[in-house]
Amino acid sequence: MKIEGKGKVLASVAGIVALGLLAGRCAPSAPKGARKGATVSDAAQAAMKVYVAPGDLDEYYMFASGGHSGQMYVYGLPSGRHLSTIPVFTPYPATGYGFDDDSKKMLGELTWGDTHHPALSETNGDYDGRWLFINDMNGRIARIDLRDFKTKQIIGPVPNVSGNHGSSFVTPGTEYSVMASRFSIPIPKGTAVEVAKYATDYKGVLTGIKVDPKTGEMSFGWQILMPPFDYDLGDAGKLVSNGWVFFSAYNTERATGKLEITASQRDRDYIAAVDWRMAEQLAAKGEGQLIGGVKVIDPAKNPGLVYFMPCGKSPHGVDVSPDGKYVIGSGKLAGITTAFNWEKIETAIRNKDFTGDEDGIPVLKYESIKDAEVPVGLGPLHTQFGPDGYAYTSLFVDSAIAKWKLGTWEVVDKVPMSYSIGHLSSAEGDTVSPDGKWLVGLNKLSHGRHLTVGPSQPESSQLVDITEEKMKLVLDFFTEPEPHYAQIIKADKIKAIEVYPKEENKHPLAVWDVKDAGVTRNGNKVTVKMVEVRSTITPTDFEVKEGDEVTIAVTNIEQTTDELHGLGILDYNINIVIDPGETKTVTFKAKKKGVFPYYCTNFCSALHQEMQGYLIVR
Ligand code: K7E
Ligand code: CUA
Repeated sequence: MKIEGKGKVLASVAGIVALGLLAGRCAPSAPKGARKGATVSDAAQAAMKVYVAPGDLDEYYMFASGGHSGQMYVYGLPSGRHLSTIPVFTPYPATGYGFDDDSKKMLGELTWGDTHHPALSETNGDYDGRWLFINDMNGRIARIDLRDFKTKQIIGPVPNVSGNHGSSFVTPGTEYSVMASRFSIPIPKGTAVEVAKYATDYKGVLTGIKVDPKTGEMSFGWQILMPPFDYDLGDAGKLVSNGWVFFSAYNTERATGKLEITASQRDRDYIAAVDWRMAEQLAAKGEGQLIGGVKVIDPAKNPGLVYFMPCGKSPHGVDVSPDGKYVIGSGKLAGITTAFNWEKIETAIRNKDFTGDEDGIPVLKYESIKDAEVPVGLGPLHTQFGPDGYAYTSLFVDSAIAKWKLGTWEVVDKVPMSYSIGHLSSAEGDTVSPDGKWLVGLNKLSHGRHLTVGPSQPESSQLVDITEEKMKLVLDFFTEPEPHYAQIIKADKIKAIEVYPKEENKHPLAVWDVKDAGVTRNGNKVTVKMVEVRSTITPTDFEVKEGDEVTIAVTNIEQTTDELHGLGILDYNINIVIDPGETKTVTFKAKKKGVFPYYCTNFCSALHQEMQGYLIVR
């Protein structure tokens, strides 16, 4: 894949710039349609920065979580173009996901998910472009293969995990993708205990999902028993802090009821620091108590495994700096964000510089481990990083992004967001080598920034140019609900295929010649081997008996880019899509008698409409 250089883009917009300069000289008023207060040269400069000429390609991919849509959305940056939707936890008729046998089985009984935090796989702390992990609140993590942008595995619901929000963050070598309970419950699941016993009988768990370094296959790694706090966000240590993973926790009051009051009593909550290599060793030794079918390790019995770092009231994001030296914890009810120093944390652990414990887990002394309280502004949530020692923190209450310097802790710039920013994402901004250049504010509300579409409003995302000292807002674009976190990766790191090579298709029911298509019967089980290629569905008709169990295996024998075929069967709720070179099966009971037309759903040629046939149920 060739990425056009900036030179071409510059040339393509030279006209706009010239116009801007000219207009700037004689009449600095904004052209019709420009936002109030904008001069022509402002608009032209911003346009030039985000303009990707027809036929040119974006420089970055942005993978954004789709919240409770259960999906992932792929955007190109800087254009903000929506390129693709990757269905993950929710059926998606556009690609037939959740309708064919394999994806239906992968989804299981749950047909929705709530995705928050994508995690691109890493090698030595840098995105490697292989896989994308994404959490679901229903105790699950999915793995998407970036070779074909398809969901390949969903693990879970993992025992004892409840409200998997602090997930799917990966360790720097993608050894683990982690999970954390946001809603503590009595474990194992299925135990009913009254809420009055919350403080003692409810438990949270922190979990490591092991990732096979070759295949990406996920399996259960380790699980740690924790006090009944609400574990919220997480991030793995890197370089000097590699081997540790951090989770923020609110409601350390162990309160119930109206949490907005009851869980905001203490001045400080915690960040849990977990030695994941020790967790790995303990799990290998079989340490822990069997709960809900998995071994759960008690940190009280295994000193050194977990420590609590006191943090500003009700923390949300916890983010580790590119060099691994600082752990940034944002107390969302405060006006500051706290920078903890990893070296000081290690020293405090060594010196047992504790102020107490929570269920046997030592609490480190705040004054001994913090380096600075950075006055970023009100409602700090999440922090991302640039290549030059700068950090960017989203401010929900102030509805802005603050730029500040690691080490000197100086706040150097702020840019307002419209409206109410949640997460933010800078290019490769949570890796050991951030790219800088672009920062996206993932806003929760859009307040009149778009043509009205009725009460169900889109969310606004805003692109900020961070190449210069002052941040510059250059583009609004709109995302499907509900963007939480997103990650931005250089486009040339992803090597995707566009056709499944014939020789890789090992499906037992695949047929590559229309001569081999046909129907076989075994008792009341009917198997239909079907071939789709421009512009016929073979067989063009077939008959089954009422009550038969029918499996249709469709092979799309095309080896040409973008030659997808679909199979929709009317009145039978069947809708699958088969990519070039792929075989998919769909199994159903022939419950209704009659004649049911089937057809190709994906436009494939001038004779696309001719790709049709009849299922006859007698
Ligand atoms: Cu801040 Cu779920 Cu990461 Cu939403 S979370 S913003
Ligand atoms: Cu095949 Cu349309």
